[in-house]
Amino acid sequence: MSSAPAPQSVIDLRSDTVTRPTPAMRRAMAEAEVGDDVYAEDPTVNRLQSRAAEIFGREAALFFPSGTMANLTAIKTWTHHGTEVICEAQAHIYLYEMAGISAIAGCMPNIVPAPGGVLTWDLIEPLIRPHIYYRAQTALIELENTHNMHGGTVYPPEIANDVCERAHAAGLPVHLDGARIFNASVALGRSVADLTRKFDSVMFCLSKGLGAPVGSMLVGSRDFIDKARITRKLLGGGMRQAGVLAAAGLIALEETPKILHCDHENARHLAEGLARIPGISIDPKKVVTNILIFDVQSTGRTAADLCGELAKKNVLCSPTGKFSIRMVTHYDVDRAAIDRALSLIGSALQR
Ligand code: TLP
Repeated sequence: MSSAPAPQSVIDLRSDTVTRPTPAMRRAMAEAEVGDDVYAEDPTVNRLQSRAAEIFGREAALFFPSGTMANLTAIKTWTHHGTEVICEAQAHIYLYEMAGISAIAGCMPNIVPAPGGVLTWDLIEPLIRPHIYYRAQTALIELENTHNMHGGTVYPPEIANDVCERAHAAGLPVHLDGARIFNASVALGRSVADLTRKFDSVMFCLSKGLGAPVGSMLVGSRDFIDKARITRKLLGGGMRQAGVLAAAGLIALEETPKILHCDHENARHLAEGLARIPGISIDPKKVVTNILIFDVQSTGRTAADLCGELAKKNVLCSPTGKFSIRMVTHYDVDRAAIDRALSLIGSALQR
């Protein structure tokens, strides 16, 4: 299902956001029926939203230009200025969304580190503020599944369900950053509806491993989505003939989940190969989806130095710390390319 061959055979492992639309997506985009989506009159956007709601077993869904805007919209919809959002210390909303949580939603992030990025109720509960009028109040709990900066880790469903149930008992909503929830679904062999049913709102991305060129979705109750539509417009996310984008999104949603397992197999294969290279430290058993984060300190090289050298050999990856590197597999990198990357990494570290 790979798109056109990559130019000059670059092996781009920086992110699954680099996937290019497949020929089927491009055809669907060219042929899409469109209308003005600010009037809710784009039939293709409406079809994508209905289908997303159906797949997640929810009342409604809303199409966004990015995951960042969809997460921010959810946060803004659930909170007020001067309240707090509890999230994991390496959550994407905390580290990579331009501090929108405070700059725009006016909230204070209340963070806690969690092993594997998996927040349990024991870690969350002490962060909930008491109901005292002179204390900022907790308004929202946010989880991330799969957890990007912990190497694509997957929430055990019983832990996510437990957090949601106890949060609800404490009167708090829970938002899921499920940018890669389809990867979690494939890894666990459970449907996305099943994995997310207790969350109050869920964001997922069409533009990551699912391969659409643009777009993320927010799903939830009809009431929540009606409010989110207003917030999306406030943020400048009201789109017009967005059906050309939704058409690719529909194919991403229907077709790509069937082949995500290949990305996971390639990630495990890559991790096993990396673990055999002296100086690289990674536990391949912990690689369960399409993201790998590994340590290179014992190679005597920094992550930035090594990524720079690999880039010259047409293998692209990103430093995530002084000695850690992230690689992400996706449908534009096949098994042969993974093997080529491994041999180029091995030779870069031999000299
Ligand atoms: N993640 C990107 C970078 O921003 C790090 C990537 O390459 O992985 N939630 C999660 C868990 C994400 O990984 C991302 C993007 C987003 C939200 C934001 O999505 P976009 O890029 O569509 O705003």
